[in-house]
Amino acid sequence: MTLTLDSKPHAASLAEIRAKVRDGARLSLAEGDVLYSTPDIWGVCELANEVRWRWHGDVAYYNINRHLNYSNVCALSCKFCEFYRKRDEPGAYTRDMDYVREEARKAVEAGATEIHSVGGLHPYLPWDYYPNLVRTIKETARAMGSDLHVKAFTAVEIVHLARIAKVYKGANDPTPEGRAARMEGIRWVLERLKEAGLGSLPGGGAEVFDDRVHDEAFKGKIRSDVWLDVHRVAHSMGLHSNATILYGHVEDRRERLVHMDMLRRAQDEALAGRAADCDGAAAPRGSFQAIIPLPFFPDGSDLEHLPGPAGLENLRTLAVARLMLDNVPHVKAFWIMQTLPMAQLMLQCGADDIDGTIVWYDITKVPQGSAEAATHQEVTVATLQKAIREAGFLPVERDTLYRTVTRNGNRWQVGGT
Ligand code: V47
Repeated sequence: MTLTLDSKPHAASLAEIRAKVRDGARLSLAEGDVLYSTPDIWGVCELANEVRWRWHGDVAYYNINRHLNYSNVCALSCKFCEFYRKRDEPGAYTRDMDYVREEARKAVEAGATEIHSVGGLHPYLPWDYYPNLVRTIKETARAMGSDLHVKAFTAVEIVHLARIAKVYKGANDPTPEGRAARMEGIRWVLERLKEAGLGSLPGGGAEVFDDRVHDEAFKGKIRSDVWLDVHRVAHSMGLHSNATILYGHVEDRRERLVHMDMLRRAQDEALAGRAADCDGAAAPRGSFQAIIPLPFFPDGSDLEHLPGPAGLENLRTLAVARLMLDNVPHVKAFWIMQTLPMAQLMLQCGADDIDGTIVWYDITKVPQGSAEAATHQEVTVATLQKAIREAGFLPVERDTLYRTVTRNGNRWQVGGT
């Protein structure tokens, strides 16, 4: 779906935008254009910081988490992606349940509250593998007297699973009946994953909601309407989710703003409890918890010739996301991709969360010599807390659902002591 921006006879000034934001009014796309084009980047950051304070006061969040990429084998070949491998390519891997169990065990021992698990669109793994993965993590944690929230599978993977399970009907049917059939397949998958212990959906796979960008950089992936429908169904079932925007490659700033607008409309729907085709949900509906702007890393991808976004563009995009997405409570500066010093700066420009301790991350690699050094990216809790304090905020450990965590060493609980 490609939308055009609304136009105004004159561009608003930053002062006018500030007045609107202070009134709690929604910014138009044309005003988003101004936020992007004004040379007063600190004015934009200051305003985003004001909104961030309104939401969260002096609190900034971190969590203790682990990433588990179950496989990098992928049927797609997105141009921006360096992570995927074909099945017989060197470096291709698929984790078995012993591996998953061991990772879950290590996560519990480290006091983690969350495992974030995603992978490529594996062409051969059977459907059962996926609920097994979730169940294995949950059961391992339970056997150790603990719990782990499983945040797993992007919307793109959920659709892939529906295809594997042969419940994804109406893929090429543009009618409302076709959409209803697709959503039914998505619901089938999510119900079974939820039953196995799935706690929420991560925000990946959204990239940029624009057909031109889609066809240029990630052709073959689901389009924006389907990505949003997966999250609609999840929300209707009471699952919370996140949203990302992958910026700084072949898209332009206007396309980023349209992406943000589409997300905030979907969030309006979720918050109003009016998600399409989702009547009669027993559990309270879910919604988008966080927006996570992800800067494009060109190295090793088919778009390696592009420069990728630089520091001030990263800062501005995060601040713009905070201002445009006025109905999404959390803005995450994902330190792994932004770097920790930049995440600190971002806390003063709209972000309220820097994500977690992480350990292994191999979707984007920070070159440090050996491949291993590049994917082993761990910080301690003390480092995260120090970074937050230095930025002028009070560090608060959260769980995946942004509930405060209290802990005694590796034992933890949600809420007060
Ligand atoms: O969907 C892939 C992106 C995403 C590159 O929900 C790249 O809490 C930059 O979604 N350069 C996965 N980005 C990561 C993700 C995420 C991360 C942290 C927290 C959460 C959350 C979600 O990474 C992919 C894709 O958009 N990606 N390749 C690249 N070369």
